[in-house]
Amino acid sequence: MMFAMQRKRRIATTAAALAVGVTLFVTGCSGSGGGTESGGSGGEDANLSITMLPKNLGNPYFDTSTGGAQEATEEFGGTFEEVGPSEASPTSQVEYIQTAAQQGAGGLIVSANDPEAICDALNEARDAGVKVVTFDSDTNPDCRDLFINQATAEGIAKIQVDLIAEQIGDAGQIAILSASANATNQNAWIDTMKELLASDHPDIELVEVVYGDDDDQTSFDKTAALLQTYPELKGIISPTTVGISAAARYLSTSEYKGKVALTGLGTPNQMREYVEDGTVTAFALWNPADLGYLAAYATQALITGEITGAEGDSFEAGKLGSFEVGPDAAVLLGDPYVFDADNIGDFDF
Ligand code: RAM
Repeated sequence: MMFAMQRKRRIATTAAALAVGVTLFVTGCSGSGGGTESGGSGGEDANLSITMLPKNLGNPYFDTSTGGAQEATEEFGGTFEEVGPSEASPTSQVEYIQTAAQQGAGGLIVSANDPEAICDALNEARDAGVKVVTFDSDTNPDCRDLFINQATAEGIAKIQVDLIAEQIGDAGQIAILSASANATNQNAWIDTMKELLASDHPDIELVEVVYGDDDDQTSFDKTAALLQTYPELKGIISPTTVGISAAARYLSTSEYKGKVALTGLGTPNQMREYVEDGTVTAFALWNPADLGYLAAYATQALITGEITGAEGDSFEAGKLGSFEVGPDAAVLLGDPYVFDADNIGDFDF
C-alpha cells in the first residue's frame, strides 16, 4: 500500500495543463459548455472523485486520454487523479484499485492489462460503492459497470490489415508486434486480423506475433529480432502506440527503412518524424483525449444515477454530445482514423 501511495501521481487541475489537440477530432459539437448539472439521484451529494488507472504510466497515449478525462472532470466539477504502475503486467494494477477503493473514490476508470487478473479487486471496489468504467482495454464484462470502446474490434482490425495489404502489394510475410500478451484490446484486434488475413488476403503469411509489453526498449529489441529471424519479412503491424513508435525508430536507421513496411496504431506526435523521413507511410488511431473525456462523463453519469449501464441508457458527454449504452454495457466512441503525410501536420497529440 505504501508502494502504491509513493507511486501516485497527482495531476494538477489546471486547464492549461491539458493536451493540445483535444478538440481536433470533435465534429458537429455545439460546445454547449459541458453542463455541470449532475441530474439523476446522486444530485449535489454525488461523490465525483474520479481515479484514472491506465495500463501503465509514461505512455503518451495514456497521457492524452488522461488529459481528456481531466478536462471532463473539471467541466462537471469533480476531483481527479491519475495513478498507475510502471509495468503493463497482468496484476500490476491491483494495488492501485484497492487503494482507490480504500480512499473512497466515486469512480474508477481503468484500461486493463488482463481481462481477468484485476476482476476480484474491481468487484471488491464495486462492492464498496465505486463505479468502475473500463476504457481502451476491457475486462470481462462482469467486473465493471461500463466499457468505453474506442472503435469496434472489426473496424480497428480491418484498417490495419487494409493498410499493410496496400503497403506490401497484398503478398508476402508479415509479423505483428503487440503490447503485452494478455492485453484484452490487442488480443481482440489480433484475432480479428487473423480472420481477415485468412479470408481476404491468401497471399499474406503472418509468420509470428511477438510482444513488446508496451515497453519501448523491449519493443525495439523485438523488432530487431523479427528482422533477423525473417529475412523475407515484408511488413510489420504494430497495434500499439508504444510498439509502432519503437519499431519505426529501429527501422528508420536500419537497412530495412523503406523496404519493410510498418503500420498499426500510433499517435501522430510519436510518428511524425517517421512519416516525414519515409519510414512509415500510413497508420491509424482514434483520439485518445476524446476517449478519456467520454469515459469520465460516463463515470459521472453512473455516479449520479443518471444511468445504470443498461442497454439503451443515454447520457450527455459535454462537447462530444449524447451517447447510448449498447450491448454488454459498452459505449462506442466512433471510427478509427488514418494518418499519413498529407494530414499528419493537422494533429497534435
Ligand atoms: C498503446 C496501449 C493502448 C492501445 C494503444 C493503441 O498505447 O496498448 O491500450 O489502445 O496502444
